[in-house]
Amino acid sequence: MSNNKRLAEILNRIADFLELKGEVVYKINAYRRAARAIESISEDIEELCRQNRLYEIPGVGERIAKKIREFVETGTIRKYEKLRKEFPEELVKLLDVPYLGPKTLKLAYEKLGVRNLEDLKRVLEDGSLARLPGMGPKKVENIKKGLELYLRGSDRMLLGEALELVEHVISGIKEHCQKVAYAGSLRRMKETVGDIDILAVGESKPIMDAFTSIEGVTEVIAKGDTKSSILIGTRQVDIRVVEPHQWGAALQYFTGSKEHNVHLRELAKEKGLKINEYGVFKVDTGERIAGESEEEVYECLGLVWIPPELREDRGEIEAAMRGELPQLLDYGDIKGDLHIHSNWSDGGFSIQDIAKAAEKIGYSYIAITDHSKSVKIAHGLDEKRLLKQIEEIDRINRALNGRFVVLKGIEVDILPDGSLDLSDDVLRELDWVVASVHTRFNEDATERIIAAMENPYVTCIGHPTGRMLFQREGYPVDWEKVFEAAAKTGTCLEINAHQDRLDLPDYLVKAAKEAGVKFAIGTDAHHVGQLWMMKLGVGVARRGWLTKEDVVNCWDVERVKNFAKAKRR
Ligand code: DGT
Ligand code: CA
Ligand code: CA
Ligand code: ZN
Repeated sequence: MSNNKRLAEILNRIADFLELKGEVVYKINAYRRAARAIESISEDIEELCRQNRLYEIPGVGERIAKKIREFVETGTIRKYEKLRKEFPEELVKLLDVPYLGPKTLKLAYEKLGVRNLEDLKRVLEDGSLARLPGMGPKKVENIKKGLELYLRGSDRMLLGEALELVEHVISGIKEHCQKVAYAGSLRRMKETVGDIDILAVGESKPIMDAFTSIEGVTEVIAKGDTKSSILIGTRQVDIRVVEPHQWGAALQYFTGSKEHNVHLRELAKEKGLKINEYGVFKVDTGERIAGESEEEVYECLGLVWIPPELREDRGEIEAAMRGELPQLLDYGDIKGDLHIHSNWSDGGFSIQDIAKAAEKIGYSYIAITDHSKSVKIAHGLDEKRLLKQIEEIDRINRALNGRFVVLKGIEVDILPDGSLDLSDDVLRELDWVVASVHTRFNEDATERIIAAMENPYVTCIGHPTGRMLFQREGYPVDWEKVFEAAAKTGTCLEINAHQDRLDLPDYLVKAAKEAGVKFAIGTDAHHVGQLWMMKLGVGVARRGWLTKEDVVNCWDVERVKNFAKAKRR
């Protein structure tokens, strides 16, 4: 684990402990903010500390800087070690159960003696939690749901987490490999990943030795000539070493999905062929006819190569047979990011710094979309501050002189009655208006979303389902109605690329496209270190069968502006 990640974990834990102790909110938030910032910066914290540059990290004041120096020098923080001894370890883990806030946990701990997962299950089942003061039946229902999500979630990881982990593993073995790649659900860019599957070509012994001694290995489950498995933390990574002439067949087989492979095997059978991880064979003679590349495996079956993101047996094999696979947008096709928060609301960086970072990525524009006033914890903008921000962006754009464009935007809250949190008079001044639901997650949001789309200034609906992976299901929505209204009003739907959201989910993206809807991919970044998540959003878009035409941020900036304007005429 990197220094930054470890430090962020410790700071978050301190916040958890303080919350359990009932400390004042601002102290707790200071630790959380610093943890978030540290997790997302790309430079090593030790290096920053050595260069006396800790003050550059947003949210790090003198008090926390002192703790960071202590961490760099000693590998831990005394305050953390001290707090840790005050609570049972098992109890602290329960802080990660969705809907079970630290306040409730504290109460359950003190009044019912809840110390671990088993205890929590018990007090939920026997009704004693429900009898605690302030616990309505709805709250208990939510905690039950949260516990289910928690139990389900803990054996899978987020796509973003899996990508970071696989990079770490591959960088530890690649010098020994002639070829190395990851397969499985990760290569298909599925939103969550069970285990990581790696394939390699090369001399087996040095590869397996390097693999089983990678930094962070907590257990070697199996070590063999062709196959090994390790745990890093609680995450499993499998590797297989294959012969060069088997590479394509193995990559195809281990990329899956299982459903896609089952369907391919049926096709093969009809053609008198057999397909497995070693190659494609003629059934009658046993002759091997393909296997070195994935392309030739598909070709034997009369198909063009199918992009991994489509391999879910959702019609891609039939489309490939007809020669009608979509020309998917590519990871390099993105010209800008359309959902970013700055330090005007709850983001960590100034608009200039974000623009600089985005230009470095190779974008030609971004939209700054801070929160609106009703989102108070995020320090949302009211009309007056938004007008100020607009002036500031105009100034920045003049200085950029057309080399790069900052679009004036907002993430305006959709209020419970479907009206917006800011007046049309100020929305009119903006280039890009994202409207999002942030409240009442248990109520059907169909009418709210449709009402927002009927406003001529709303360009995009942000994180349309409201879900958070492993944490919260979205609000109920009648998607057919929403897709129809989006197409009719010319409002696009967001693919929120943040690793915790990936919202819209891929299957709804595909359905929306079929209803004629356009999409905008936005990272919802609060720090420049989160802009990389764009590729997760592109993965979702590809899994939803989208082309460059479907995704507005594959277009140039004039066309993006015109898309927003078209709705206002
Ligand atoms: P995960 O790890 O749960 O996110 O999902 P996958 O798709 O990575 O599944 P995993 O790791 O169990 O296996 C990797 C791939 O290997 C899978 O996508 C397809 C292939 N595979 C594994 N077991 C079978 C099987 O029994 N039959 C077939 N046809 N393919 C299999
Ligand atoms: Ca897997
Ligand atoms: Ca596996
Ligand atoms: Zn939002």
